[in-house]
Amino acid sequence: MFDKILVANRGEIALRVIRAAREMGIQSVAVHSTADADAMHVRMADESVCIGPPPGTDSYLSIPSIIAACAVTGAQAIHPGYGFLSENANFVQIVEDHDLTFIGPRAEHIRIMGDKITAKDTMKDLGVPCVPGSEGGVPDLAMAKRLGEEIGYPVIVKATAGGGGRGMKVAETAADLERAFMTARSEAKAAFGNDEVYIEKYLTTPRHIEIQVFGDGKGHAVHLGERDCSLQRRHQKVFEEAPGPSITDEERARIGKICSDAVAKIDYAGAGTIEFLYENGEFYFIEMNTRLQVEHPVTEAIFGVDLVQEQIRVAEGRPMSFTQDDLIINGHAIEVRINAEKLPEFSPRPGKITQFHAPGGLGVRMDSALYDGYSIPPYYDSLIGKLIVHGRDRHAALARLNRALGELIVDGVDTTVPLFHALLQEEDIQSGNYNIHWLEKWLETNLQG
Ligand code: MV4
Repeated sequence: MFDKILVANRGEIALRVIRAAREMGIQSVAVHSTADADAMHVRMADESVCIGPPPGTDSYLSIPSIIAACAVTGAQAIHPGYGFLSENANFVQIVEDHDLTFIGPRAEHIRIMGDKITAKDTMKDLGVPCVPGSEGGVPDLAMAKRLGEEIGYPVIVKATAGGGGRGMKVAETAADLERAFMTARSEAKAAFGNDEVYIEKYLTTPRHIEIQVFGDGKGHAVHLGERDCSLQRRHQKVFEEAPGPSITDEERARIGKICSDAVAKIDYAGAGTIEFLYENGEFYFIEMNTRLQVEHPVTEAIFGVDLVQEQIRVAEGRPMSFTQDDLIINGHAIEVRINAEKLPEFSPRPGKITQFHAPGGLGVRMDSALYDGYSIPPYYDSLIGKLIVHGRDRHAALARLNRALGELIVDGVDTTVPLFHALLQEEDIQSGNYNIHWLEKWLETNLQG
């Protein structure tokens, strides 16, 4: 078992990991850039090490500095949080070469899922339903055209090195395909140094449903149901809920078992998320994320588990603390992401927090590294807090969200809080009637013009 772990991250997720470790009797080491010397994660950890100047590339992404911080403090394992080094297979290899433990999946699994063609191939072989499309890469326009006829338009051209919405182009018709194919390829080359692309049927009005899986690395795995994360703006999630308002118990059991069987078969270790598009009652795999996700607390709320403690347990080589039969859904949870951004443009607004008050009470969780007088630095992403509410059903969770948002005070910078007050007034949000395009359309008519 670990005595001390290093948290290679900042902000609310660093606090999340420190809290999990402390409850397990494990000491924590924070790392920080010079811009984060006064950050909450530094205060909350048992020890801290400055690892470089403000830009992420020189600090939170600096592998030698993080390895050195382990050597200096005697930390035995590294939790990467999300973002930064969390899905960097080379980092995992280096961590292991230094006789340290990476709290997360094996390098091999991160590498497979990082290449979207290999990920899809692997999942298809494991029996996971995928979007109809090319088998592997599409090397030239002639092949793209043949596939377009075969699959039927619209189709989408995606970069294998992409993901999360980067490097995708839709072709509505055959006449449109040359442009989509050529732009996707050249943008992929410029952005990732890899111009390999693949083609899929373009689903026009799906929901984004993701399945939480968890493996012990020794052939056992479970699923923890789904999250509906369809409410996104420019591929940034803003509102997430579990269970999905459109998913039945039968559908959950079926797709969940497919997912847990798939990751069990590859001896997957730790937390993973299998992303699907969901349309007309069918699930279509698109990508797998090999990290703990920002929105994991909605799953924790409805299942009553601590996913970070579970990650640490499995990294220690211990078995998971629950079986599939132990995992029973209780109620409904919603998370909203509070960003330091000015509406309607969502432009980043770093600055000094003059007053911060977190909401509380039954069924309310606020994960945030803010405090009165804290200055949000301009170097990192604009997420400053996550408000997670849990109620006996969806209606109760929405009422609780409305109540908690009313208690929240974040003064000094603009935030996305007004967006959530407005969304809660919408009939489609109240009824759960939305897909991946709903929010962008709503923003066009309600915030822009
Ligand atoms: C798609 C799609 C429709 N059809 N693939 C965007 C992010 C990346 N994870 C995959 N994405 C999409 N892939 C097919 N075959 C539509 C999207 C998409 C989307 C997906 C999830 C959430 C929001 C989205 C917004 C626009 C497009």
